[in-house]
Amino acid sequence: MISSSYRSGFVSIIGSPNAGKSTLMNRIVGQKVSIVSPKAQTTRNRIMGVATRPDYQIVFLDTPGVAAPKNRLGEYMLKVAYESLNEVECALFMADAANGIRERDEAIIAKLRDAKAPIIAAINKCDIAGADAISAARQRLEKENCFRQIIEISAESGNGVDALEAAIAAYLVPGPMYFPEDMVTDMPERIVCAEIIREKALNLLKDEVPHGIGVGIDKMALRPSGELYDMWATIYCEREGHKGIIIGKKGAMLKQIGSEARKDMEWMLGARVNLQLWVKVRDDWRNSPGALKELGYE
Ligand SMILES: Nc1nc2c(ncn2[C@@H]2O[C@H](COP(=O)(O)OP(=O)(O)OP(=O)(O)O)[C@@H](O)[C@H]2O)c(=O)[nH]1
Ligand SMILES: [Mg+2]
Repeated sequence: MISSSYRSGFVSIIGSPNAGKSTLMNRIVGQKVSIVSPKAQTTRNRIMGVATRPDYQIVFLDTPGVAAPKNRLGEYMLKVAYESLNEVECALFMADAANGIRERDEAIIAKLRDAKAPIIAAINKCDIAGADAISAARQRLEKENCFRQIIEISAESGNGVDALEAAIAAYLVPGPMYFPEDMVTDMPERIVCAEIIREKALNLLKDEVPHGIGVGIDKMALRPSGELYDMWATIYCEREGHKGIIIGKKGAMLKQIGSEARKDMEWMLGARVNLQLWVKVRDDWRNSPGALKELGYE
């Protein structure tokens, strides 16, 4: 039974690329919902993550890191980030203490001021930032005079995350449990599988290739036994040279991406996965409306 004192609300997490937004959401939700990598612009869509507690439910919206768009996909990502601010109970601005507060952060904060929701700031990566860097970030944010609270955390180690959750929970409003308590995201399994493959590729590939990759699940079918999925997926890249890097020597890289992805998928789907992974060059797909739509960026 849900009592009438139950509280809930939507909370958008916004900040520069690589600040640790997805890491934080996964930690609070208690499951890997949003993919994480050391490369900027890992998150490309609005990813919902639900944290359900006995007396409240927080529906997080993890968003793409805000950056100047270089193509149509970038324009889409920027739109997704800012549109997430509509109709949330609270906005969580995330700063990277190790990187410092930059001009880009200031531009994001200016946008946040225009949105109506109360804003909480998290200073992340306090496990690796020096005390001076942390206090410089705090002073810089205090000057903005727009944050209800500024909380130092490490999304990676979990330090400060309980305090941050409590601060967010204060802005929830009396309301329903929007999603069943065992539901952590609204992402369809197909998209989760594509994201898992993209995460492995981002983590395994060299610097220049990853930004240009996209992943599509071509077909996914559960065998009648219910124990095995056959799955066909394609990694798209923008150059012939990149295709070679993704495939690797004698196919070693593609094999590793596939085998790491398969492990995560099997855990998520609760069934074995027979994964057939292909690599295709698709010229300038990040500027192609058709390709973007096909890969879920519409
Ligand atoms: N040391 C340290 N690393 C962190 C922390 N939080 C995140 N990271 C790392 O920072 C990198 C980026 O993390 P993400 O969670 O993908 O960052 P993001 O803000 O979602 O990035 P985009 O989706 O690209 O905007 C990853 O390598 C994380 O492991 C932290 O508290 N401490
Ligand atoms: Mg992210």
